[in-house]
Amino acid sequence: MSMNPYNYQKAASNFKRFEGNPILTPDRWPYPCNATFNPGVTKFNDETLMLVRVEDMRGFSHFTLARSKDGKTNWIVDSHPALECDTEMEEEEWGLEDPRIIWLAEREEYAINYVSFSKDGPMVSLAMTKDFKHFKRYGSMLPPEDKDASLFPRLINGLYVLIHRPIIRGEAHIWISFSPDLRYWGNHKILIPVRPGRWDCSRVGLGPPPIETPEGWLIIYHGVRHTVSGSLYRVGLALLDLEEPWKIIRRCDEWVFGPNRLYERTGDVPGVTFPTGTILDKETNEFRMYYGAADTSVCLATIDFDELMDMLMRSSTETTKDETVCKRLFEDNRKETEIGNDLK
Ligand code: BMA
Repeated sequence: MSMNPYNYQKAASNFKRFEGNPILTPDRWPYPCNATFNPGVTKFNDETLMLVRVEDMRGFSHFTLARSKDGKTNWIVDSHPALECDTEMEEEEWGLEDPRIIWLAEREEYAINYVSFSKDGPMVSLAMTKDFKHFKRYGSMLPPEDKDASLFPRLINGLYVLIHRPIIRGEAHIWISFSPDLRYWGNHKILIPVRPGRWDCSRVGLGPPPIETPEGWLIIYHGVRHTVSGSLYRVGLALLDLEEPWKIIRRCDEWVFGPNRLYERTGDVPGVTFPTGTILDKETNEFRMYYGAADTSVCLATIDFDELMDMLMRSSTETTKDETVCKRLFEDNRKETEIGNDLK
């Protein structure tokens, strides 16, 4: 009998790529551009709406809206950008990248977390909208170098919670931070570290916004391994405690999705699958994961949601990490703070 407890599951095969991939490409864009990828995604007015990152021929990015009735076909792309760099804001000088869209039910508006590229490095920024026509910017949230940020869709124990990925001492782990008002952030903690030796050993970063499930917050993240011929960007899963989200309950051993099609292996950055948005069809239980392929196009992969959760439970080991510092913050906050009222 083998002494190795690893059971050679093939978790990576469970996602099904949409046969019409890639669903959006630069050559189908209404105006000249180099690449269309890494979209923020949400349901809006019964349609699937995407804020697509579009890279222009200077190498700077902006966001343009694309919409579809079924989230798969007949995409209508706006002829003008929805959100471009604001030249008044220094932190946006080199463009906007990789948006994540979060519906904040308590505020009845959508938050957009994105990378604002300043001369001093990438930062995570916040904008709010109710209609995807008017956007209110709140500026950068944390100092550079930081990317891959998303708010949780609701307050947790009276605090806003943010996942993001700063680079500290050259290390790229996923962090969690807390705020009473969306302006001042503290209690920064490493949440999901890179795992030496494994497929996610070089960098990790949050993919789409956290998804609330009865079992916990589902986290889809990208894990990177640097190789002699470039970096491989694959996709992993983790589960966080619902009320104490600094606790990782589970983390998949294996990646569940990775580059292996031509459109994922060729492009501006070969070997990249970079999910940034999801939609769950509650009627059919179909879970749709939208991702950038090779920093060039937008693609779609689907899976039955129960199957996805099953995959997470099967291919992960249970972990419990109790961060007493975070716990103390939550308790203090409950006693002392009036939350969320000063950002109007
Ligand atoms: C990350 C981000 C993404 C990009 C990925 C792969 O650092 O810049 O926009 O898709 O690298 O190049």
